[in-house]
Amino acid sequence: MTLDDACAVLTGGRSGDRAGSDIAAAGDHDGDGYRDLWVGAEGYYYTGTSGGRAYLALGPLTADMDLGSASAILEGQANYNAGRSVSGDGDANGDGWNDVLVGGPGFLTGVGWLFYGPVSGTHILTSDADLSMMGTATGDQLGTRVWLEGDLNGDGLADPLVVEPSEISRCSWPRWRTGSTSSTWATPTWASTPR
Ligand SMILES: [Ca+2]
Ligand SMILES: [Ca+2]
Ligand SMILES: [Ca+2]
Repeated sequence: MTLDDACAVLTGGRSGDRAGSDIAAAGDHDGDGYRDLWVGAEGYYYTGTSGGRAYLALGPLTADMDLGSASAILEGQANYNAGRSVSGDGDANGDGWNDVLVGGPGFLTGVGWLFYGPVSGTHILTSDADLSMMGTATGDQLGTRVWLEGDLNGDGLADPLVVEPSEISRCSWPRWRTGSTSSTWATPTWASTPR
């Protein structure tokens, strides 16, 4: 068999974890020359609820893999649905390493968590993220979709974009913020406002 014939099956860690709820290019997250992959698993078990996870699968992917042994695991807690969305092919803080943005629409207002790369090992989203983007009201479901793949304002930094589908009488409201090196971002100043 040659590499051209190789395929790989990435298997989630538990029944019902919904591995593949989102997938996203990671670029070359660890700098070894191979492109890597983020996999969301929004149903991953946490004490009887859907805590959710995001997994980093390092390339080259040439054999089956248990995502429980992934290079990096970003883990949600009670009802976060973390990993409903994930995006990782952008550099938000300009250090040359790709970062990762994980959406958890089930946690209170919903959250987008940004980690500066390179990320390895297991981390709890709420306590370990470099930046946390909160919605405005419980149930807003911020983070239903996330995007970190481009520079929206031309400053050279990738800009985290999160979607909040239930805000303002369920008017869909994608919001974004310019790339930032700030270590705290509990109350972001959003670059778009609802009509
Ligand atoms: Ca790589
Ligand atoms: Ca970076
Ligand atoms: Ca930017």
